[in-house]
Amino acid sequence: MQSVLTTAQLADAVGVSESSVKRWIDDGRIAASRTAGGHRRVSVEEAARYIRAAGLALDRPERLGLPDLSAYARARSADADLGEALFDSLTRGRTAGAAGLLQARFLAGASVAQLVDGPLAYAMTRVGALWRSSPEGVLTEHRATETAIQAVIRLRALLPPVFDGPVAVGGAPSGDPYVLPSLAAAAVVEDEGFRAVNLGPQTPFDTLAAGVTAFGACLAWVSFSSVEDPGGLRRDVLKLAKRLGSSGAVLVAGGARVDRLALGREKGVVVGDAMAELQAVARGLVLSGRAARGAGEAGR
Ligand code: B12
Repeated sequence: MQSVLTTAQLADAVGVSESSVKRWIDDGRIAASRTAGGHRRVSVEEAARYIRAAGLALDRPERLGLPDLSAYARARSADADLGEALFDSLTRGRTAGAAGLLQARFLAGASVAQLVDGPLAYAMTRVGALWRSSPEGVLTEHRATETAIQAVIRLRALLPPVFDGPVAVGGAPSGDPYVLPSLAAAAVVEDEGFRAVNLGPQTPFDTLAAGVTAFGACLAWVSFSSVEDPGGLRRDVLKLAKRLGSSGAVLVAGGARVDRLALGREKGVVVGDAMAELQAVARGLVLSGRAARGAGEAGR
């Protein structure tokens, strides 16, 4: 991926004159750097931010230098059904098609949470049903999951880097091998301006709590997709919530199997069915001023 754009490239991408782009920069609407020779340069993440904020349509997406987006734009013009289009790319193992689709919708204004709760969850649900209908279903499922993981990683590359924002730490519990839900949760909080530390699948709660302390996180997420011992896990989650609460961090629990823990209105745990709820908690922490900046180097 190209990391900086010239004013001509950005102008071509959104179908305006180069002088308009220069004016947006000089007005302070777009952050830019200057080359030694004084030419304006815009990072791809900043271009993406402005395109979304100003609601600009992409005229020549290939000029943004994002290979996945270019491949996607060449292959199709408009998808009536995003979830079906994503399912198609995932089951064919087409990472560029899947990543480009997510990037195109993100640039058109969709939030990461909307993309995960919408087309991604739809496509993965369909992927999960394949084993019933065909003997190759499991093969397709494994490849599609890896393709989806790569696509979400490439979508994260479009999010502006956060150097001193609040930190969120999360993962899936011990015994839970699922990669994609926690990875998607990390992208959702990054979209809200957090530095995300995704500890991934099979993360003991002690490790998660240690991560919250080490990085000074004000938000933690746990995604439950596999729950063998609901009673034990429920006790452990409530203990974790208490521990995090005393360090001032909010715990959000979600995932396809979180209902098995029967968490009601327990103190210290926010339970969410969808990524929209994680997004809302993250946003609320920022708006209320409770989103403290983290300690040390949290990544990104
Ligand atoms: C990929 C996958 C696997 C992979 C995971 C690989 C990997 N490296 O990640 C592997 C191969 C390991 C696997 C194994 C199994 N799987 Co599986 N798997 C799936 C599949 C296809 C996709 C899961 C996924 O990533 N979804 C994408 C994420 C983004 O969506 P989501 O998990 O639904 O989460 C949504 C919400 O819950 C929420 N959310 C998620 N996390 C969080 C966190 C927070 C904080 C919040 C607020 C919200 C939130 O946001 C998401 C979008 O709305 C699902 C199908 C499905 N319906 O999802 C089956 C599925 C979950 N698996 C299933 C089964 C049966 C199994 C196996 C038992 C198969 C077997 N016989 O071995 C094993 C069990 C493994 C185990 N230990 O639990 C069933 C579960 C049925 C049930 N009722 O329990 C499903 C539903 C498929 C099916 N239709 O039969 N699986």
